[in-house]
Amino acid sequence: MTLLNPVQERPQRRRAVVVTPTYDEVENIADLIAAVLDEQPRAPSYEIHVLVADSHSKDGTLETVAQIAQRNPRVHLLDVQQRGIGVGLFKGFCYAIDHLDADVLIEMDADFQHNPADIPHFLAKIDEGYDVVVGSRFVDGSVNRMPFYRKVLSVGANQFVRAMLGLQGVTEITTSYRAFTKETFLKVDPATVPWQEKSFIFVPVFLVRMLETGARATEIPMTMHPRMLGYSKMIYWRYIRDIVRFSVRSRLQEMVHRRSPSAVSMGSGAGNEYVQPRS
Ligand SMILES: Nc1nc2c(ncn2[C@@H]2O[C@H](COP(=O)(O)OP(=O)(O)O)[C@@H](O)[C@H]2O)c(=O)[nH]1
Ligand SMILES: [Mg+2]
Repeated sequence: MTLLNPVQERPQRRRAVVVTPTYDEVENIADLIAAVLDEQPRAPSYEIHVLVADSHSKDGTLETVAQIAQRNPRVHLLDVQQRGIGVGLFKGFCYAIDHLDADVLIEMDADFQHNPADIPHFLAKIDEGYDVVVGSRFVDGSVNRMPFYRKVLSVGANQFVRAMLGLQGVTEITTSYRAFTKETFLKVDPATVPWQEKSFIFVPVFLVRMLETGARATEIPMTMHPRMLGYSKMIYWRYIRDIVRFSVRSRLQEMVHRRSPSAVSMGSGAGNEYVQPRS
């Protein structure tokens, strides 16, 4: 038997889960979810889902997301119970892989400091074959509208970690706007990532660990806005202390193991590509 009009099989779309950690984000979260899902037409090769990983907020974030999730099968809620951005992100990534069938994970803040309109750019780079795509405030084309003191903190923290670890190519380690493949996440040993720490130290360390897996990585310019609604949960002294501790420890371990810390810079182009050697 011959089929006159064989049905053209459309290749199944890959699933991208935007994991956004929340604590007290009731002013932002409904609009943020809508803005993320609005990007779907600009990323046609992906099915975009949102997972809100909440640390049992008291301000109504949980209830708001639960209501949206009931109506929209692309929206998911995980109550991680404990405080900490690392707990939210790490448990969120595991949940997205184990329960939501994620192929690609996007790590993004819930307070509109990261522009959802950048999501299709991250996914386009994953489609080009990158394992990790980092949103950076320090490459050509980026827009950083943060106040002066936050710029000083981010420049200082990024320069310090890069210098101590000998990271080349990567310019942005401290902001949490990235995309990466499920396979890359699964290569990272959870025991090497401080996901239970209360400070934001998870964010830089997690990126360093992904690069150490030998991931093919690139950076794209991103737009960073100041927070308009709600309040910042960043505790500066704790974050600075943990960054210094992590960097000094890594440097000492490096010296003890006499490993070469240098990374290989892999050229330029629209992105800023780099590969970190496996440790
Ligand atoms: N799940 C979870 N998310 C958190 C926690 N603290 C902060 N976040 C989220 O992490 C993101 C960045 O936090 P934010 O307070 O905006 O830090 P800042 O941008 O450095 O001032 C936001 O989406 C927060 O809601 C926490 O304890 N648990
Ligand atoms: Mg913020």
